[in-house]
Amino acid sequence: YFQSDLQKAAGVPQKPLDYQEVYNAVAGLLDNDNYDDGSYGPVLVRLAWHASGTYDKHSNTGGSNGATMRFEPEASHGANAGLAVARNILEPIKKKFPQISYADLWTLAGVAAVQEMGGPIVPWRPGRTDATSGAACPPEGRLPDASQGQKHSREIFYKMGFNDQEIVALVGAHALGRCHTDRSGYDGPWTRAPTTFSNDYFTRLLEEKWVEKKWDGPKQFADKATGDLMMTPNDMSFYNDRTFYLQAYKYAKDGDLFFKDFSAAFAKLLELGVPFPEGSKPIVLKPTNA
Ligand code: ZEM
Repeated sequence: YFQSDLQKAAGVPQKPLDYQEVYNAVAGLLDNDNYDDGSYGPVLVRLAWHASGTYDKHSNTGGSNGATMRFEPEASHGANAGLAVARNILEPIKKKFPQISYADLWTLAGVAAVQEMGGPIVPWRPGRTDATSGAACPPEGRLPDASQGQKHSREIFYKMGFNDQEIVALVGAHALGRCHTDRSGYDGPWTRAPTTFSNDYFTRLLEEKWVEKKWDGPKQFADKATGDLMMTPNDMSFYNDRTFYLQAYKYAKDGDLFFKDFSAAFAKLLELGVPFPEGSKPIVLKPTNA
């Protein structure tokens, strides 16, 4: 017998998983010239967000624990269209590091994507476990709807336990990635550097002139100068709501403040509702270019 098999059989804990190795493996699969803007980073951030943003503080249900999006009905919730791409690219990493739970892997991958695309360090904590069926899937409708405005955003994010400042910090993630007509129905990126984490979502929102796009698709806005950038009606509510606007203005002026606040809010998002073991502490995973 292998000593490790005997130990496993006897319930002796195995060598702890080195999460930095998992991080490095995720970092290694981000770049792909044939996908979108050249990186899987944005869709991995969206996976971590949608896995976590289903949390409801009143019932203490939903959230990243369980990785319930693997199961129906959550896998087919409209808001999650396209996220199979993100789940599938992580499969080889799950095979290489079978000890990590899907729930930890998805949230760690979101952190890796943010950091590798030049974003802030996001302290991350392991300890999530995986559900074994869809019984714990949250009901549909807990994630925000881009066709709606500030009242809706507040309802959705307050039920997760966030305040207005945190909501604005979080939506700054729209510096990354793009909308896809075959996923959400919307089309295009928010910024000109969608694989670089920055405060550009706020600078574009405040500095461009936004006009309604003339097309057959859902109502969205285009920058008047080039028509290349987009905002959904929900994005525009961060301009039109006075409290949201004042916070967005701060982040447009002060990228360091945005990085600091995004890190705190994103770390909080990924931990919502997770029953971490007592005394567990967040760890810092190092960027591969550091
Ligand atoms: Zn998003 N998001 N989001 N978001 N999001 C999309 C894409 C991305 C909203 C929303 O409707 C949409 C947060 C908040 C909110 C990312 C991160 C985060 C898309 C496009 C839509 C429609 C999906 C598609 O077609 O592929 C709304 C209404 C939000 C409420 C405020 C928060 C919070 C995020 C992270 C912290 C990211 C990275 C993307 C880009 C995904 C990609 O594949 O490029």
